[in-house]
Amino acid sequence: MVEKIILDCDPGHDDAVAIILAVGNPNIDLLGVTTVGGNQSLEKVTYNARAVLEMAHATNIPVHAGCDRPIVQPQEIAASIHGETGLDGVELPVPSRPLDEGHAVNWIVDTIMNNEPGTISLVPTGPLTNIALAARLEPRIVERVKQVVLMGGAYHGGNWSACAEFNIKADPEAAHIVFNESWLVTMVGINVTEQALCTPPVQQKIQEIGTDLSQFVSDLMDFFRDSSYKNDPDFVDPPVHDPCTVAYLIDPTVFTTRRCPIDVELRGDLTVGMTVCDLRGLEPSADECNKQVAVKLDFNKFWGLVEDAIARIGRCL
Ligand SMILES: [Ca+2]
Repeated sequence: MVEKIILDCDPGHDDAVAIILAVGNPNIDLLGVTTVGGNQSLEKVTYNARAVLEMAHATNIPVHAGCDRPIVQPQEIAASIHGETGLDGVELPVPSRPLDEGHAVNWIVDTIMNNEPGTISLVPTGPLTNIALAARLEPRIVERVKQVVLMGGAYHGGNWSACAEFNIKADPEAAHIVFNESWLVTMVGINVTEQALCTPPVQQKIQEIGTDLSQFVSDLMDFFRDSSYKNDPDFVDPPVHDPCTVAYLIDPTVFTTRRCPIDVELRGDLTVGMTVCDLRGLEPSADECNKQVAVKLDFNKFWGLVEDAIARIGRCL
């Protein structure tokens, strides 16, 4: 079955791989890419999204720029992880398709309202600003969206503070809205995405595909490895967070998930942006709880999907 998705992102090295996986997998119908200020400024991440689509020979996919800052918090970017451009380490092609007109939030609402209910999944891999505002602008989308599969949060620990992950901490109020709506949300947080390490054997397999795109991904991984995680003994290899969301939609068996109530801390001096997952007791039924968290990754299945997508795009040339 083909999954229709809207990818809402802030490329970002791992967002770029998420775009490539969505373009290259035959079971994903990427309706459009929307962008949000996050890893870098809105202007930079929007250019990057268009350039990655150009690189993936997917100039038929529309790109709509969204919110340039969080709803309440001052903007934080992740230049320390992704560099000055947001995609440092590669030469980007100049996008041939002009940026599409219309704000991302309006485009998300219109696309969901103009499609059959229950057919479109939202896949946010940046701060949740656009998704939250879309739900506020047109509350009927909440019933019509098939599911939200987001990269963000943690059920323990954090990467942008002791207990908060970057995408959630960047716009906690937006995340609070998204987690408190009635739609099905699958949280693919860092406890699972940090299992998606681009190890040297994985990177070698990607490189051996032998296309411009495979070299592009390999160069992204070189920067990601050297820049962001070189001083962290936990990460000799970079965790490639964002494509985990797309992989879940292609094949949910890539992950083990656990249903649990999830909420977002807004007021704690030390804990703002924490995704509080109540994992006590027995797992609630699907009727009782429509939030779930991914807890385990099938490493080989995951990278198999990424390698396959890169290879398929190559063969389309
Ligand atoms: Ca991202």
